[in-house]
Amino acid sequence: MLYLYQGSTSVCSVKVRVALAEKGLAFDGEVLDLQRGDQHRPDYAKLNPNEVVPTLVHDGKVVIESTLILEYLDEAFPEPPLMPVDPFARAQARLFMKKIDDGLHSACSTITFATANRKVLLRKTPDELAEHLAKIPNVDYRERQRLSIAHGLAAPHVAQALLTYEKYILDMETALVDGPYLTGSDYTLADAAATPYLFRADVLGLDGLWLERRPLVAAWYERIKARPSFQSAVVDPISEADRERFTVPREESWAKAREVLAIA
Ligand SMILES: N[C@@H](CCC(=O)N[C@@H](CS)C(=O)NCC(=O)O)C(=O)O
Repeated sequence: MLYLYQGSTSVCSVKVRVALAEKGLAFDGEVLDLQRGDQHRPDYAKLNPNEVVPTLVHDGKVVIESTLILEYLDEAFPEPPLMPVDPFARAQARLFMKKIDDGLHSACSTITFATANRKVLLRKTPDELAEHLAKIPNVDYRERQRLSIAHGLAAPHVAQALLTYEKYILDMETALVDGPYLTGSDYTLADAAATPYLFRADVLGLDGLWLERRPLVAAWYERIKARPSFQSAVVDPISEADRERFTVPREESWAKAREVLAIA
């Protein structure tokens, strides 16, 4: 049995749900409320010592780290394959996923905490907020969250986060010349992994990163949205509370991006 501990909008959880949907795999699981701090529950921390989602449990075997979960699923359930056959294309797929782990994920969480999550977390009293932050085991992540919550889009690391997003989307545009998918003719784990990061940018008002500027990425995103996995794995799990959290002034995020990226 596949059991997924996840967050309804967590980008890392979404990428796993997309892969499960693309593979037609049924799963059971639990949605953790990350704003409430469910990820710090002792029973969960035993499974995932980083106290983040997602965590996959397959027949009692625990797999953490979303990229590794994607690769695990593709190997444990080979049909349909979601990695290219060609070694160079496989390396390209892994590179797109590595760039997420090395930078895009932090960039995404920085911007999310500076906007949507900030709105909700600022409803806590200062003591509650301090308690929330103190539970985060990763010191860098904790500090980025603190700054994003304190300063919003003016936080010092937001500019770098936007530059990282811009570069990733430029890399996608370059790769998609040989598309229609990121590693060529077939949909792969690289496409599944990138999906929630574009969706998050879209929701926060940053779709101008590709609209009219990166036509191949714009066409890719439309292609991705048309796949059944997008509705079932990305859109359907969004709750009313999530919709409220992500109702943010889109023009403010885009104004910040235009300033940082010097877009006219
Ligand atoms: N490298 C990890 C990152 C996981 C991660 O950062 N998850 C976020 C949600 S996307 C989380 O659980 N955050 C918990 C928190 O904000 O305290 C992975 O790819 O699984």
